Amino acid sequence: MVNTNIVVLDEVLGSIPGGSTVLFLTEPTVEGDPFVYQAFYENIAAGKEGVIVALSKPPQYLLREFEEYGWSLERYRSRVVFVDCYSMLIGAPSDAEFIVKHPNDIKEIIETLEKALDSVEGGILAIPALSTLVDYCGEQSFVENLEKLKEIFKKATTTFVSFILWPYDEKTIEKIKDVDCLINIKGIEQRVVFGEYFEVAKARWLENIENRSIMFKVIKPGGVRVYIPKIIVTGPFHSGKSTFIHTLSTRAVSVDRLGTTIALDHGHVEHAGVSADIFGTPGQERFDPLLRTLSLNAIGTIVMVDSTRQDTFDRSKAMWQEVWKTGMPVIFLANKQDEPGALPPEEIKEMMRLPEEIPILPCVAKDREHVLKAFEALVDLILHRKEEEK
Ligand SMILES: Nc1nc2c(ncn2[C@@H]2O[C@H](COP(=O)(O)OP(=O)(O)O)[C@@H](O)[C@H]2O)c(=O)[nH]1
Ligand SMILES: [Mg+2]
Repeated sequence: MVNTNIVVLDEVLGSIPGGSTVLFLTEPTVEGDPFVYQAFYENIAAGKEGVIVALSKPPQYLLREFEEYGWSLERYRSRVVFVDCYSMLIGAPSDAEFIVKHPNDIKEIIETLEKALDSVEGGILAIPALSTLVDYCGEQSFVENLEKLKEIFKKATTTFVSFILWPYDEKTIEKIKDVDCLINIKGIEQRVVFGEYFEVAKARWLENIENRSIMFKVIKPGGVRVYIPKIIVTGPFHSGKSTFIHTLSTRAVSVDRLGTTIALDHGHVEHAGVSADIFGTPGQERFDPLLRTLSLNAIGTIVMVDSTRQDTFDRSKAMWQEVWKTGMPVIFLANKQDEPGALPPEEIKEMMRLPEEIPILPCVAKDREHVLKAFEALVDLILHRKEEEK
């Protein structure tokens, strides 16, 4: 079974049928190559053989780049065959299994690629930055040979390709897009690119495709992660917000005094293919006017409840209502469950008269296992909420 090994994307695509070409089509300001690297590496690590084409950099640079993501291709070197289309351009020596002498000759590239695929009897084919080839051999020659190239792709179990949308002829782009599976990767532009997202435009083996745009971030080491830019953690003073954020975060900063009066927590978490930024709100009522502002652009909310302090339950609920927006996923955490006087989550839910559909989970904010479970539950709500609710 072949997957991309990218969270959510695999869920949409399911298992990729044999002989398919998956194209990551990217705008020039965003990154598509890491998608190809990740899909290639994970399949190789899982035991498959593969061919990787070095077009825009020599094989040893590619290896080093994989290394930066934490992926040691070197370890599986015996299962990986390189087609080097770069070294001869600059007259550099190459120890690749297959070397293209004239990278501006697309026919030679196609022939070499075919031999390379035969040598591994199919396997996974990865071509990061296929657009480089257009620059090497010219747009016309590229277009003329594209069908032949796509035929060769079918020899592979699965082909993963990235292509940067430089201003090529529209017809060229149409031909490029004519593959089994197309994933657009775009930037969200707001003066500077402030986010990147991908969306599956088509997959021949699926009848209909959910119309979803998924934000992502590329991190080193790590690779492509689904990105949630803002989760807020709210709740009364002393309910355990700071503790929760610190336990959850791979890095956390507490700004104890911002200006003179306010304490804010910020954390960042990398977990289960997801990368998220977490923001704590202050708990004291005098900061309530800030709650709305702090929750702007928030994508999910965690509301802390101190299970030992029945007198603060109303306050937890009021804070949730302060930050609430239609459709924003939320979970309540009945914290401090390790304390002798803690009330069980279901009882708290009843006392708070929370709507039935809102989940409340038991929590011990110092306990990483609890905290990760809560995070996973919220992420699940965020990633699976219906498009029309956004
Ligand atoms: N026993 C227990 N103590 C907790 C738990 N979570 C937080 N605390 C403690 O409760 C106090 C307040 O926690 P803090 O995270 O600062 O609350 P915040 O004001 O909401 O940020 C601290 O002394 C924490 O150590 C928990 O799950 N169990
Ligand atoms: Mg705090």
